[in-house]
Amino acid sequence: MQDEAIRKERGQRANARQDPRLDWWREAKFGMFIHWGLYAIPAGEWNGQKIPGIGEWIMYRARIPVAEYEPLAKQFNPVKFNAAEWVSLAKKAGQKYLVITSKHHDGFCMYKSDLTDYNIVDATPFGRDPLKELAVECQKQGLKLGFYYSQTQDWHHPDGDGNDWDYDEAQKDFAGYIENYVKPQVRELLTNYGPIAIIWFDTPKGITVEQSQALLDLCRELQPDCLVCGRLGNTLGDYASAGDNKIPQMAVEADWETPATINDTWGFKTDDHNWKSPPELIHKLVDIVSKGGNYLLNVGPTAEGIIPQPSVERLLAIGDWLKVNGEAVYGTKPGPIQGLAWCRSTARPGKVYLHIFDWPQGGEIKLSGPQATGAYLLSDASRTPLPIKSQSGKVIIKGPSEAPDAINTVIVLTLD
Ligand code: H79
Repeated sequence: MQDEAIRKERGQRANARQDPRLDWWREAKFGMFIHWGLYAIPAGEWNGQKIPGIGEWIMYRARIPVAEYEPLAKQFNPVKFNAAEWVSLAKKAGQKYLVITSKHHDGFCMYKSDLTDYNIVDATPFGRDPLKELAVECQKQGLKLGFYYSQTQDWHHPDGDGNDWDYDEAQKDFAGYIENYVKPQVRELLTNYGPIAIIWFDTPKGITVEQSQALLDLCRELQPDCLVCGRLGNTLGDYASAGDNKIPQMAVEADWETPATINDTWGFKTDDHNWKSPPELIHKLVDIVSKGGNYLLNVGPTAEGIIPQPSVERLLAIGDWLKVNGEAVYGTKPGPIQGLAWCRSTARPGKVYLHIFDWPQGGEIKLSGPQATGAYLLSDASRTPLPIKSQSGKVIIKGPSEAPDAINTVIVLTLD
């Protein structure tokens, strides 16, 4: 089924649906996205002006010339960055993979590249390679690591897409940029950092089928197990990518992922305080998983290297909920009950998990539902059976009169 939240060109390659290379990713359901770069310094403000929109787009939105943006690198010294803490936070949140910006649209490389000096090791006083430090920690703590890489837009490279205020679009050699810059950089990323679980390309725009295919081939040659996100373009990715913050209306018959923000920006912005609440975030995670997707939830660290405290608190709240209810999330498939406002369902062989967002008054749960033989609360370690009866195609479960979990109570239905 095609949902408008998942555009075709960002879809899943037809023969990837059964590919066992994705098995870990199908289990994982929840990942941490990290948008970190020079844009964390202006943090939404340029020359005393508040620049509207997402923080990592400030160079574009304010049409900042390369000559003025580039010197930000000399100020970038995120000495509070601690790879072990970031990885440990992701683990506490219940996230199973981490994807970090290696190069966003602004073109600044957050890793040591030999293709340009415009990188964190050569151009900043910091002089460290955070991707290397994260790779070490991910190995140590057992988290899968992925790299975001902007393959089409590059507002710093004269031949990259997007910057028409410094460079003449008509003079650009985009094919040369892919060949002589993007490919060698992808080679660096898939050679110098150990096993990479995902390459997260973004905004394919006008990239041709041949160019997308060549990048896919290169990834396969270097790390055959590395998954390639659907934003490679031209429906060649290993899994489909929904639009930013977009959740399909119904279950989707594909492997797919929603990348999403906790507030409204990806890259850090001082003034964005529009944080989604923990219940909202837990509901989004479960909504996505109930429709067969993964949730890649973003944090935008500051220029000092700190993950904002409101993000930390929310991630820990999600992790607390998952500690009790993870069985109803990880490794599940969409459940048989779909399309209700107050309830979602996930399933695994022999079990259906009802996620009750709005607990009914009196605690009687009535569904047109599966023929279940038993029911219990997932949070109840002793699995005390809840009274259950089937009546003319309906299943009626008698739960406690008050919601056991104010955010989302999970009831396990056992099937024959
Ligand atoms: O990396 C994050 C975003 O920066 C990136 N995708 C996620 C994962 C992204 N690239 N493009 N877009 C999102 C679409 C951006 C559209 C907008 Fe704008 C940028 C709306 C406002 C700023 C450019 C300027 C288009 C309209 C105004």
